[in-house]
Amino acid sequence: MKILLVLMEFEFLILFFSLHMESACEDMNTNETIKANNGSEMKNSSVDRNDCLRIFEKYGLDLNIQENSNFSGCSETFREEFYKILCRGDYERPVEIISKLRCYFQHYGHPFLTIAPFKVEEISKDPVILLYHDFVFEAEIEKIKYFAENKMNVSQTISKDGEAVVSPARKSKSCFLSNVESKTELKGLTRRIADSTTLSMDSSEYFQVVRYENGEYYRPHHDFFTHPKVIRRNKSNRIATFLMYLSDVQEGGYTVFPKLRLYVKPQKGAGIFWYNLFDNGHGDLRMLHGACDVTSGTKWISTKWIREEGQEFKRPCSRRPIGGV
Ligand SMILES: O=C(O)CCC(=O)C(=O)O
Repeated sequence: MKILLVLMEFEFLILFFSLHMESACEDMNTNETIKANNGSEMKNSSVDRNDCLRIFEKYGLDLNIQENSNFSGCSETFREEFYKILCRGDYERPVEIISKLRCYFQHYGHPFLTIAPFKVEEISKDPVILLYHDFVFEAEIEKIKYFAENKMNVSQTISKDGEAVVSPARKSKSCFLSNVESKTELKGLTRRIADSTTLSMDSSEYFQVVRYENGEYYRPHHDFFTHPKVIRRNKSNRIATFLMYLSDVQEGGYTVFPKLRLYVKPQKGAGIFWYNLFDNGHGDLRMLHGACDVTSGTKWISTKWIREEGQEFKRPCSRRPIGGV
């Protein structure tokens, strides 16, 4: 009899736990609607209910967090918890995804690049994210840090009103290098970004340099402009990003793409490239990314934002609907 009671109690606990977990994940797929910058709406299907259940289960996430909120905040909690998992480098992507990724030497048949090709690692196929190993030379890294050293200020973000503001979403020091530093002193680096991406650098921004100290970060954001005032002020939008690591980081500081469930560990000299816009000009919301907290050491990066202007023949635009690739 006693054994029977224990068994019943055990079954009840399992039932309670699975119901609780299912409810906690109920709205993962249904409530996730994202507004695009042209006002149209996209469903985010990248996190479905079964994935949510599996990840909650696998990582033993605290389901009780939801108890007082009728489970309505499941997506939010899930996102926050999952972001932390990515920041710890504690997530393995499914084998169906990683088995399709390749590493290769990139040279486009260019005579110079044939003898010194770029070392490319595909991080994601769709959308394309490429990791370039040993891209920035040591001498260039020293130069960039030297130019930036006395110019660094508290980093800012763009507010809802389209103004640059200091915000808790971003903690670091940063600056833009000057025209001469970017175009003359770092001509070789700019040239290699043009060669590797096959995009024009004519309208690209000057190099931005960022330094994160212990505990500093940049919360998830998109690099493309959304505020009409900012788009007008900047003339054309940021079609692509080339982000370079100027240091290793002792602990933390990963670059995370939460919607794609991937993270990149900073590696001195490496660069990552991705498109921010679809070829129809709309922002690609999958490219949401952030910089995790640096938990030990200092992280240096430099970013080259590439603009739409001048890419008409390099990456012709299309009239495909949003999300069309
Ligand atoms: O520091 C990083 O890893 C990402 C930086 C970033 O997203 C940015 O500066 O826009």
